[in-house]
Amino acid sequence: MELSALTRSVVKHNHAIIAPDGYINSNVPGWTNCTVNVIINEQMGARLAQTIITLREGGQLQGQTQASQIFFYVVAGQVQATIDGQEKTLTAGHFVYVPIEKRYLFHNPTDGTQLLTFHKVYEPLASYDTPAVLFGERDLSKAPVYMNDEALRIQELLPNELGFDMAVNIFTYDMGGHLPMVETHIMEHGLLYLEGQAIYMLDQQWYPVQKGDSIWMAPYCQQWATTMGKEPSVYIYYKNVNRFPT
Ligand code: UGY
Ligand code: MN
Repeated sequence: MELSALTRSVVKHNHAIIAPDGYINSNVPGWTNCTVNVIINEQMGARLAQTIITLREGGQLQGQTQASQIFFYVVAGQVQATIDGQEKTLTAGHFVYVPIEKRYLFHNPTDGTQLLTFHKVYEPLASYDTPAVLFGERDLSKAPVYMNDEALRIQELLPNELGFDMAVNIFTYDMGGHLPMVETHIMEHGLLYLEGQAIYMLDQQWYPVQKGDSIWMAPYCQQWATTMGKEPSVYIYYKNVNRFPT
């Protein structure tokens, strides 16, 4: 029997690892017949929010984005999305980016459908349009090699354009893949492991992590990672981008 007094989750001033074993559910207005776990938000010092939602049969998410844009990614299952009048059926690996002030409805899910969300208050940029609704999907063939290392591939899910102030990328580490350096940077990350196992170094501390784990990295939290085990490790992550360092 596992000891209920132990967890791999940690919450520090500049990083956190949230493993599913410690989830406590939240109620979110308009999100019904589902389990919502708020993984990252401003209460821990973050400037993004990250949630994981598990929909039951008949579950739905209905609302309108306000100051925050929301990126929705289907981790597992199937759901119908109606965003600003556009309708699509989304399955695992599909995503939709919902800009500010747009109505959204996710409904008719298969039981157990899991969605990941990243939320960020949008910072407009003079003479650039607010981004439009964008649907897309995970596709390794659209993931170029990262920093000349064949073991590392990054797919950028959102356009690399100044109108966007957030990026969401899928990072695949093949066997033997590791970050080529310790990163020290102003951008913040929220992250969910989609596959595999890894060792993550955060602020000079070392953590084993795996599929289902989430990580928060504050600006300047030093970070390095290497894949572990017998299959590639894959994570989807958020990053704030494209604004003046005021
Ligand atoms: O884009 C990034 O900053 C990325 N390489 N960081 C990370 O995976 N921890
Ligand atoms: Mn980084």
